[in-house]
Amino acid sequence: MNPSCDIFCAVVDNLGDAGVSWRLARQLTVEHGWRVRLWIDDTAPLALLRPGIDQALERQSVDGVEIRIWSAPFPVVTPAQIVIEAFACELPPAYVAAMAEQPRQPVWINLEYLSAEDWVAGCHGLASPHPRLPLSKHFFFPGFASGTGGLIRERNLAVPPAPTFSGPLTVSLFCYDNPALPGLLDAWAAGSEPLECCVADGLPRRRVANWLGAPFPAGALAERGALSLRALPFVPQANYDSSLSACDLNFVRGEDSFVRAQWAERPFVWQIYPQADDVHHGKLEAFLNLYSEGLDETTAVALTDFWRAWNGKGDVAAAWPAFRAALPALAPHGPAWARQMRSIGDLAGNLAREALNKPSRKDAMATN
Ligand code: TRH
Repeated sequence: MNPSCDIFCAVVDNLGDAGVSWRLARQLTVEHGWRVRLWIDDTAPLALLRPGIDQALERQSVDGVEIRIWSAPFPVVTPAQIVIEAFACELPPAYVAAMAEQPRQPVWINLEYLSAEDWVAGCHGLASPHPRLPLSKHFFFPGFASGTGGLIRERNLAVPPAPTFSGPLTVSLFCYDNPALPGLLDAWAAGSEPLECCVADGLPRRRVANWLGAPFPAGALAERGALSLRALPFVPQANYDSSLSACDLNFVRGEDSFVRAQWAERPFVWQIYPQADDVHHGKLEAFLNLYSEGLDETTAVALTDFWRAWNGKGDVAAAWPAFRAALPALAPHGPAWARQMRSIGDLAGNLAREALNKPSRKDAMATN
């Protein structure tokens, strides 16, 4: 019998929690044959990402994944053999108690947020015993280095064609409420090069509307100087993924679109999820350090300056000309980086292998 798996996802905000959990659920089902239930406390983002998911249904099956609304009180169910809590969400206490009562305790995995910091490989796979119950939780850290859990990547994902940089520069824009945005739009509009920018639905589109001083509904086109803007509707996740390799440069954010930009193998700019006490700046630097390896110094400096400015440290308009000039040098770096990332193995594959190799705590105690 194929392994059963419960994935728990509590949506904190935005789309990333649901986006990552959905990809993992589908991959474990489709590529590994696992019987997956995805428990999610808010189905609205899922329904946006995957048309066909009905946000109102308590229980449904899509792409082979059983999707359940995670609500209180939690129903009485037999826990799965492998239990994944996404992003340290807290499992229902009754479910944890039921896990401890299983004849063979489930493998319990805490899927952490993605980070490029160098402590990640050392913490990946560590176990934390439950204080009272015969259960251990294992930390699974996605990452960019061998020894980490790697990045989510579907098996059938095609390697995109190389960029051409012919015609106007095409850019996709997906970001948070970024104070640097108006300055960048000003610089693009005042520039000598035609630039076409596809603006993602939601916050980016609303902020561009503010900058335009005019309504900017999905489907609208606007021109200011050298800059043409197109307001996109919200597109399904699969279409979002493929749209990235149609652009010369992608602005992405958070966790999931950040990873997709890397598989699109185009130059990209990351707005990291802002955290309290500015801890995200350290995480941004950790990624920049890794990603800049192998770049010539001029290109590395242009990239670093622009990414820092986009994340609130520097002047984005001042940093743009050097970054623009570096794009042709950055272009071949995308495929090289993606090759390096593929060599770590994909996250779902690594997780499936590691989960099936873990003894349950009860078994481990019996052999000691
Ligand atoms: O939505 P996000 O800001 O999610 C964030 C991050 O995951 C962050 O790390 C986490 O702490 C926070 O959530 C709670 O950005 P992210 O991760 O890029 O997720 C966006 C998803 O939306 C991604 O799966 C791509 C998808 N998307 C579409 O499917 N269609 C679209 O039109 C757009 C713009 C995005």
